[in-house]
Amino acid sequence: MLYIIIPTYNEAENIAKLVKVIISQPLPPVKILIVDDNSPDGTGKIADDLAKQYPQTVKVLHRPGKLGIGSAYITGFKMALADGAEFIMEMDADFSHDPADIPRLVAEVKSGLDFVIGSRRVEGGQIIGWGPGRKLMSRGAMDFSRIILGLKTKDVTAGFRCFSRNFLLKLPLDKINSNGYSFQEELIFYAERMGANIKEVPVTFLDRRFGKSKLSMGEVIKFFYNILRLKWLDWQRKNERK
Ligand SMILES: Nc1nc2c(ncn2[C@@H]2O[C@H](COP(=O)(O)OP(=O)(O)O)[C@@H](O)[C@H]2O)c(=O)[nH]1
Ligand SMILES: [Mg+2]
Repeated sequence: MLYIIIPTYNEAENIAKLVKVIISQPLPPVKILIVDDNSPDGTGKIADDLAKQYPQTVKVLHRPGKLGIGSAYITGFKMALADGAEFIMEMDADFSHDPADIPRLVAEVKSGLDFVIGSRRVEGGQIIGWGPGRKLMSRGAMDFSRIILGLKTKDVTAGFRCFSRNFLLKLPLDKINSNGYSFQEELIFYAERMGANIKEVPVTFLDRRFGKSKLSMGEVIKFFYNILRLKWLDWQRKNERK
């Protein structure tokens, strides 16, 4: 069974449409878990209606307030594992990630990989709709983290991912400290240190048409701080071994 986890904060214009498009894809048995942080725009109510409409498929987890994308995913991973999921996906609610790419990502994990990334930074991948400012910031953040942490993965902040059950069972979920955008990069940090079998497959990322991005300046600062924190952890670990 495939579990698709979708964190939402103010995605009222997107979530119902997205769920319908996902359900129309040629997929193995699928469950969609929406983790809503009490969105002021009523996304949680729309999610509940979807769960009523598709009781076998759609599950909703309501949290009391905006607790961050990282903890939304970690809680979602634990629920998916407890429910017996074989494949677990991360996906945004805003159509930046094309539901038509889901079968391709799942097939790669099925073929024996641990962790497959829908990547904008490999040959054939692209970003449509971002201005030069956001593109530059994204590239700078990625290059910085790859150089400082020595990561091999190119698209370290991608939020379109598929994991195998075995990999998530081994991943030290409770060690992952960051809760905002740096969560994605921190997960890759641990995955690479574990020697996970990671593959990036090219996707076209489309900027959202409805709703607002939740990426704030505070998140960007935390992202850089977190890279340095992980570097420090790595350095301590190396010294302990000496
Ligand atoms: N539950 C929850 N979802 C969030 C939070 N912050 C962002 N999201 C969701 O995470 C996904 C990615 O956020 P988005 O604003 O699209 O970021 P961007 O694509 O980097 O501009 C979207 O589905 C958001 O609704 C949060 O604090 N809690
Ligand atoms: Mg987005």
